[in-house]
Amino acid sequence: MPVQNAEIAAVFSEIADLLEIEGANPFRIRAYRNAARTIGDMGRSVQAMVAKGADLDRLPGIGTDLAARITEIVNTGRCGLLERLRKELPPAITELLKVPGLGAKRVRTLHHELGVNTIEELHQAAAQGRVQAIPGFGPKTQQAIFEATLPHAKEPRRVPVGEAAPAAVSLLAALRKVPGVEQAVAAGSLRRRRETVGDLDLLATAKGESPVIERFAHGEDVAQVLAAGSTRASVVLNSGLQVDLRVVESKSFGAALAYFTGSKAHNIALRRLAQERRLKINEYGVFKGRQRVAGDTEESVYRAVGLPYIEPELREDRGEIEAARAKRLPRLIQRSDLRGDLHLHTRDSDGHDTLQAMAETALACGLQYIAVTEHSRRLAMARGFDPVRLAKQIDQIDRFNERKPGIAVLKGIEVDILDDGELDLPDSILQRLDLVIGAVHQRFDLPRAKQTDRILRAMEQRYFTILAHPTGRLIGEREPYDIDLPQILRRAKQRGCFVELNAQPARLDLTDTACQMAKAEGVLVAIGSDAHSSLDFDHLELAIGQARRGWLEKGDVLNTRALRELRPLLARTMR
Ligand code: DGT
Ligand code: CA
Ligand code: CA
Repeated sequence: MPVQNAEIAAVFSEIADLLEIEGANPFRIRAYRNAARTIGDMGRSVQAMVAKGADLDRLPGIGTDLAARITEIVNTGRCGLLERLRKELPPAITELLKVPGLGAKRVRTLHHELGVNTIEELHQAAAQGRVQAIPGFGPKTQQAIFEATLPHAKEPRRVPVGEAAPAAVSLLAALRKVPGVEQAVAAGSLRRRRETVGDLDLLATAKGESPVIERFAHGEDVAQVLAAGSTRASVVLNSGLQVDLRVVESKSFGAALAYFTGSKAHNIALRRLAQERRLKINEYGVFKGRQRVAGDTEESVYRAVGLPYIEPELREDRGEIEAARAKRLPRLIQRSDLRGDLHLHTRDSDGHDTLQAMAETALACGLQYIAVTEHSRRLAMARGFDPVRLAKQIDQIDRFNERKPGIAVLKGIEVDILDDGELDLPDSILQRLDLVIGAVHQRFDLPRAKQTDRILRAMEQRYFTILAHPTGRLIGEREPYDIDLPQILRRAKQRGCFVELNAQPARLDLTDTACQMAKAEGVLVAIGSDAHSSLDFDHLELAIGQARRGWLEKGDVLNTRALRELRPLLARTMR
């Protein structure tokens, strides 16, 4: 792509603006402004000059430094200095500079007066009339800012659990190191293992004069402190994630944990039960009149209202209270119940690691078998397999297993379901496999009846074991495709095949309620890491959280079976 003079001029002019906002040396700022004007006004193409090896520093106002920047822009299409400056300054600044009529000086004033960092905060400031309240700024500027930032005024982003969980782990580790801190745990939607969280809720108990709040508010990763009192603080991390911390006495720990774990609907249902018993329940404990009757542990809280302990993942007021009363709570599946992983890729297609490395890591993760399931040829970008390459891998896996590696490797494929419900590879090669995973990877837009039929047809193929990521949704990015899931589940039951709970953080597909539907229909759920690297086996933990939210027990999940029980179940789908 040719780089126009005007583009180079725009880069220099933005650099000058950002330097000015940063309060840099005025000479440096002026040098960039002048260079922007020189280049913008020039008749000759700077790019052509660079190509010819002309001395740019002969141009008026262009020294060696600026000449080097120009060469960089022409050759790479980028400018390191500009990228660094943009990163150093909050995104709101870059956005403000784009608003017509706002120069560096006024942007600097706005930034100081409003204290906004993100574009969304900027939008809110304009929406709340805080721009025209600043001397020198009127309703016109406010309206311009409001409009320019409108596309960013979306709902506050919910953070995928795959991002939130690691953040919580490191925050909690830091809290536990603060002198006086006894316990520090996650509550809120993260503890309930929702697939996305609005904010993190942390709970700690501490002795005496612990500096826990102060340390938390000054944490390494904290971008902004929203509030900090003696028993609570709220901060925003650099990632934009908000975190609430509560510090309570240990005698209230259980009550506070129950309260802040929620969900709100579950809490309300609990409180109703308490009222029936003339008890009062809040984050400090369970009280009869003024007397505390429970609250140090969550068990004590539930016992006080006549219930057994209810696992956090169930606390959504979706029937768990009734189940608890009837002593019919499920015994939720645990990570340690998984005996194998039924979906992964090696570097033979689009994975990063060798079969050897994947097998070793799986073994170290406590698994007894894995299924290698590369992509099929239709997914050319993922280096999908044709029959020849699949045959080669089948032989390779046979040889691998002969060496008795301590873990069994099953032969599989993640075969594309074509538009008409045919599979992307012929029966002649599929029949040599232990299992066939069918996946929709394109034509997400088919109308409901067509999309459903396509999948039903695929499931009726001679070799079909597991329907991969059944709804195709990507959290926060892509809606599920339009299908009649109950019908697909009914057919899966008749066919004796399985549906996947894909563990990739962006997928977690099936959802919790869809897991419940599969269970109700009597269809076993196959948990697959869909690992593309040996690090991805950690994602199984996320899928377990989702499965638990879907009330799944060990028996509801296909790959809790020992290999010798699994084999006949797979064989039945390969007819
Ligand atoms: P989130 O953050 O949207 O993913 O969902 P949660 O469940 O983490 O909600 P959050 O952070 O607003 O509050 C944490 C917990 O605190 C919530 O699950 C239950 C409790 N809680 C918050 N507000 C109320 C309330 O007004 N009433 C009751 N009973 N509990 C509340
Ligand atoms: Ca929360
Ligand atoms: Ca919260």
